[in-house]
Amino acid sequence: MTERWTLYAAPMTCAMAVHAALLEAGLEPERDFEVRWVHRGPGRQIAEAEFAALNAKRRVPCLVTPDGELLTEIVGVLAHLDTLHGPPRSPAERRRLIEWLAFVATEFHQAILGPMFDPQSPEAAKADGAQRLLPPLLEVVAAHLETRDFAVGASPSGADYYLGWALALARFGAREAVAHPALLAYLERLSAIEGFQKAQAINLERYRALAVA
Ligand SMILES: N[C@@H](CCC(=O)N[C@@H](CS)C(=O)NCC(=O)O)C(=O)O
Repeated sequence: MTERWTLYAAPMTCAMAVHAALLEAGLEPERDFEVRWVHRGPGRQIAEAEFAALNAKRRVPCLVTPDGELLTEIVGVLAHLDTLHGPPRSPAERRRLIEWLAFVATEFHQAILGPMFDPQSPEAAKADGAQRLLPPLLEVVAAHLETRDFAVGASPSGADYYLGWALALARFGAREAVAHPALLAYLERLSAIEGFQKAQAINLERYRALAVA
């Protein structure tokens, strides 16, 4: 039995969204949760033996609850943290939260960002993602954010931390595509959220340290 949450993460991966959600829930690093950083190898399968023994899927994020339960799959992890620490939500709002999480996971993350940042992915797949698949998704998100500050409800949620991570990464890989003023304003809004800002800064620092190592 552990007494705190353990987040397994790799720098600048989607685990950053879970890191932000833990911080925004008011959980104190080290006291309430710890982050264990794992090394990504080639092939999009984390090879560390200890991690592989814990999580056969060999993907981050994975989150171990204070009761020792292993949670994988970012949609479920963020939805669970929202249930525990988010604002009270109507059934309709909860449906929208899951809808946004699933949209980011399937359409942005796995369909576009996965290949875009996988060194083994064919160049044609990366270009197809950036040029054909990404623009219509960005139009949907920009239209949604024209009239609201956050993906769901009146305050930031896991859907925003995940969407913000995806947009920031898409901007890194295809800067000119992520130029709609509503998207840039949204990224600005997110970078003013303390937990998101802190998670991003920690992840960037770790990522840069690995890059020069
Ligand atoms: N199905 C998992 C996939 C998560 C995923 O794709 N994680 C990536 C990082 S963003 C990963 O762990 N990749 C292993 C690697 O690149 O070595 C989920 O939705 O949580």
